[in-house]
Amino acid sequence: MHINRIELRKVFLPYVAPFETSGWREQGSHAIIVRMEAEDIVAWGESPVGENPFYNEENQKTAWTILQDYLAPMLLKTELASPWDVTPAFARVRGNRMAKAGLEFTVWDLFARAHSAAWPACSAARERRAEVGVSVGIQQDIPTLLKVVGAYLDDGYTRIKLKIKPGWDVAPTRAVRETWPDLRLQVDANSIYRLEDGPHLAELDPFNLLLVEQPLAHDDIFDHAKLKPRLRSPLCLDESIVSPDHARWAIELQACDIINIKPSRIGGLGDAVKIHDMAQAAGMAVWHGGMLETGIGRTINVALASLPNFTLPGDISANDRYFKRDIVQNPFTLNADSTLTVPTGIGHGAIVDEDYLDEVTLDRWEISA
Ligand code: OSB
Ligand code: MG
Repeated sequence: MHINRIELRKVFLPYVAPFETSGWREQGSHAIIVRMEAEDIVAWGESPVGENPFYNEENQKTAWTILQDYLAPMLLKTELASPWDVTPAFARVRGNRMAKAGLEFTVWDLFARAHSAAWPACSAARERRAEVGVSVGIQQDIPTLLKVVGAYLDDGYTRIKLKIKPGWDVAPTRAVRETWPDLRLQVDANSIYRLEDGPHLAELDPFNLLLVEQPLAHDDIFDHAKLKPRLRSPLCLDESIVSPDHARWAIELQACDIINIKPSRIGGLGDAVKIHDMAQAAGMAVWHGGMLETGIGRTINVALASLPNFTLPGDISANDRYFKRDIVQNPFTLNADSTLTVPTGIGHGAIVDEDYLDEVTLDRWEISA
C-alpha cells in the first residue's frame, strides 16, 4: 500500500477538570491528530502528546517538528506490505515514540479499512469488553479527593488510581482506603521518588494496593529492581518501558511485578502487542494505561486492552470523564460492569466529528506523495 497524503492537526481540547500529577498540571489535550489517505481510503490516528515534556521527552511542538521533518516524509517513501513495516521504517529516528505512534496507529486503521475489517490487532481479542477504572489527579485537599472519588464510584467505576507525590501520598491513600475498604485501589508517582524513599513508599504497604506505579526515575530499571523486594505492594513500570527490549530487561532484572502498556509511549501498536505477548510468556501480567487520549486514541486503547494478558482494569475511562464534547461521534459509555465495549466497526471504529475537530484545531499541515 502506498500513502498519498498525510495531514496533521494540532488541537487543544479542554478537559472537564485540570489534570495534575507529581510533575505537571494540564488544562486540556494538546494532541496531534493524524489523517491519512491511500487508494480512496481515509484513516485517522492520534499522538497523545502533552503541552510540556514532563511525562516523557516529547511535547506537542517536538512531535509536530519530528513528524513534519522526518516521519511523515519517510512514511510516504515506504512501500508498506503491512502495518508491521512502519516501526522498522522509523528506526533511524531515535526516541520520539509518541510522534511515531500517531502514524503507526493510522496505518493500522488504513489497512483494516482496506480489508473492510475491524482493526486487525483486536482480532485476537478474547473479550468484547475491556474492564476500566479512573486515574484521579492530585486534588487540593483530602475532603475534595473523597468527593471526587465518590463521584466516579457513583458513575459505576470500580477501580481507582490516585496520583501521588511527596506530601500527597500516604495520607490521601489512607483516607480513600478507610472510606472504601474493598475498593480496587492503586497509586502512580510519575517518577518523583528516589531509591532512598523506599522506607517511605513501604508505608503504602498496609493499604492493600493493586500496584504502585513508576515511583523512581522515568528512565530507570535498575533501581526499581532494588526497590521491588523492599515493598509489599506490587511494583509497576510505566515511563521506563518504552520498547520490547526495555520490557525484556525489566522482566530479566525482576524490576517489576506488572507492566503498564501504553501503545503511544512504546511507539506503536505492533511493539505494544509484542510486549503483551512477551510478558504473557514470562508469566507477568500487563494492564493498559492512558494518556488522556481523545476519542480517536481511545478506541485504539480499548481494543488493545481486550487482549487476554491485560488482567487489571485499564486507565481508559469513558470519553465524558475527560471531555464535555469529544472529537468523535461515537463516544464510549461505561457499561454497568465497569467495562467499555470494544468497537466492532471497520478500522479502529472511531467516527470523527470533523466539524468539532475543525473548531479545536490550532494548526494544520499536510504533505502529499
Ligand atoms: O502516568 O499514567 C500516567 C495521564 C497523562 C500522562 C501520564 C499518565 C496519565 C494518567 C491518566 O494517569 C490516565 C488516563 O488516560 O485516564
Ligand atoms: Mg503512569
